[in-house]
Amino acid sequence: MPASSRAVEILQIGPYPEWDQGPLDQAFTMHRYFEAEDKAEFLAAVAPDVRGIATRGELGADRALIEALPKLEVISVYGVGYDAVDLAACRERGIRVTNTPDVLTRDVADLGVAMMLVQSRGMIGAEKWVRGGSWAAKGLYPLKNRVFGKKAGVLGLGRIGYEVAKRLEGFDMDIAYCSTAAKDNAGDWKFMSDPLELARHADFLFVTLAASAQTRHIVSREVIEAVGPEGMIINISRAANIDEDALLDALEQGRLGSAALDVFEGEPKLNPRFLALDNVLLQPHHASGTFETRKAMGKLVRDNLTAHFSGADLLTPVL
Ligand code: 8YV
Repeated sequence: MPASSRAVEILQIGPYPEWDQGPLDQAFTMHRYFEAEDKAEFLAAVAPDVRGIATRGELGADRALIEALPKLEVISVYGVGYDAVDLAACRERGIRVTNTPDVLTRDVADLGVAMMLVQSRGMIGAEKWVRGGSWAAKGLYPLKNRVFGKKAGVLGLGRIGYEVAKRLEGFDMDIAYCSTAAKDNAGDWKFMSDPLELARHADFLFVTLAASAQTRHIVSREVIEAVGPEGMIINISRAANIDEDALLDALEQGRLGSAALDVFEGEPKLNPRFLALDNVLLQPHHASGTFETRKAMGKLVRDNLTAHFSGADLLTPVL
């Protein structure tokens, strides 16, 4: 990186681990938006010189923020999902956007499969059963539902969906997937063009598709009810892919058996209706949350910024 790049001013939307913050502070002048008490005042002070944004998947950058930064050239997203970045606003001004694909794929798939197992076998309740003394006081833990050999549906056979399906093969599952088109790498997995058909097939419906305006509530009330009272929905993508009110209704009324969710509308605040349910497993948007993956994501965020400001090709461009 040229010695002068320290002078490049970057608006940082959310916190990063110390192993990312240190190198970022070394390389650039980082303005920590998330620490500012008065965001408008902070932005007004730094906006004229900001040339880059470093953000996170779930935080993105909206049109108002982008428009407030007249010299903005690049947005580097710590996350594969860029649905929270206003791409139209970026296109209008030729602003480049990068994300962190590939490095997180297998950790996200691992967590999705783990959520299926934990929820299906009632492991959270079982742990409480042991710790709370119920095992000794009341005896054996209630029986739970088998996983292997069941039917799985993967909604969105992109990188993450593919890795989920590959793992499910190890559980001898009957695997179907729904994508915009049949995929060459799908082997024996059945292609279904309609999410509803996929939901009817699935005992376990994995939601793994990239979120966009087109996929909003693709898991509709009808799709949720087609998974049914014995079925489970696992979401490791974005909350907006599911009609959350319909999901809550179905979980409360037993029209959907259970759910395992890593993402929520308005996270980190959750709809309190979730907290009253015992047929849902709740995770804090943690599917990419391993040391190994987060370190690789942080490096990619930096490397993309460095590439842009030294005139090199972006490593993982979205736009
Ligand atoms: C988050 C994610 O970015 O990759 C994505 O799209 O949503 C996650 O990896 C992560 O929580 C870091 O903010």
